[in-house]
Amino acid sequence: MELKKKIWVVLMIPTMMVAAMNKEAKIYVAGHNGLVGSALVRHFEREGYTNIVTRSFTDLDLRNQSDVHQFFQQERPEYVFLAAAKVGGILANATYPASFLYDNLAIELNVIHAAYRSGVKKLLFLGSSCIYPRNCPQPIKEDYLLTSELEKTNEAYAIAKIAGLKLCEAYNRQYGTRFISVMPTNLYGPHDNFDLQVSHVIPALLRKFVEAKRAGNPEVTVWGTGAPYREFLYVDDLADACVFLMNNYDGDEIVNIGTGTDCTIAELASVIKKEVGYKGTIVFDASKPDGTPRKLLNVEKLFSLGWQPAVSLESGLQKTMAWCTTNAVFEQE
Ligand code: GFB
Repeated sequence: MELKKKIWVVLMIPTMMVAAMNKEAKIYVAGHNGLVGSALVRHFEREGYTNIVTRSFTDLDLRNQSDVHQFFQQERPEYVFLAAAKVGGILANATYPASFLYDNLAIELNVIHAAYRSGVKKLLFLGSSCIYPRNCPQPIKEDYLLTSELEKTNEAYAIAKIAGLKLCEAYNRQYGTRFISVMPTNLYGPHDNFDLQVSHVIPALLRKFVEAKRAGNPEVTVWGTGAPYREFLYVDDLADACVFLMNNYDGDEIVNIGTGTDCTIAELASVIKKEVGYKGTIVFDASKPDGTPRKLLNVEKLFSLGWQPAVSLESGLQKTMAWCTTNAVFEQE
């Protein structure tokens, strides 16, 4: 190789390579008791990471600015996974828009600013597929962000998540931080919320079918028309993708995380009915909102980086049901 070319290659390699976290790195998982945070902690334990920092809500309220700054100054984590958020299904989003906006904005502002001030090496921010416009072309590419109006049922949550990813972008531009943002599709798995009033569709339907089977009820009611499409990702796959991106991606652009396939809510209900072994009838309550008609993510960017999901919907549902049985989830009111 001629000398000029050799020098160019040597100079370029450090900026193209992403430094992976070592197993002793101090990693803060914000929101470790939730669906996503607990999956991240499971992942780190399985993979032999030895220095995971967590704080429960009672010990650190991430909405409290001075407490968050004090925590970061004391602990000085090297890496941060920002999985803490106020989340909920379609009804919770529509009922508590102020809480969804306030809590999520406060958490993002405090954690992202404290991470910058304490010199965190790299942060991964978890957004959501609901940041994209309600009626955008499918599958949804990352650059469809802010091209038209949002879905009304979860507008407050979406605005907060858009603010979070824009904060990461802005801090990178102004302060040279390395804060990346990922947009997961609809998630499910262990440690989900199974309360019918606030849950997402999968935990809600698992509970409804299991309880109807036990009680011998002839019908299970599914909200909406059954026509909307949703894409579902098992949360352990999400955790795997997040760690993969932390170790392999340094770009400023957001990255979608999904499976690349979706199904209708009616199809999902049939799959869950079969997995639970319920023999009754499914009825649809069209007085309840459908929400976004479809939000299938384009996952070309993620797949081209070298990541693919491993858990099918059926297998993920079985794992979730097994976790519910072990933890007596459906024995609790
Ligand atoms: O999972 P889900 O609440 O959230 O609802 P979104 C998905 C679809 O399932 C909607 C239908 O069309 C619901 O009408 N559905 C049917 C049910 N039966 C039920 C039920 O018993 N419970 C629930 N919850 N839904 C969320 C946003 O939207 O997506 C969040 O609200 C977040 O902000 C998340 O972004 C990823 O998919 O409609």
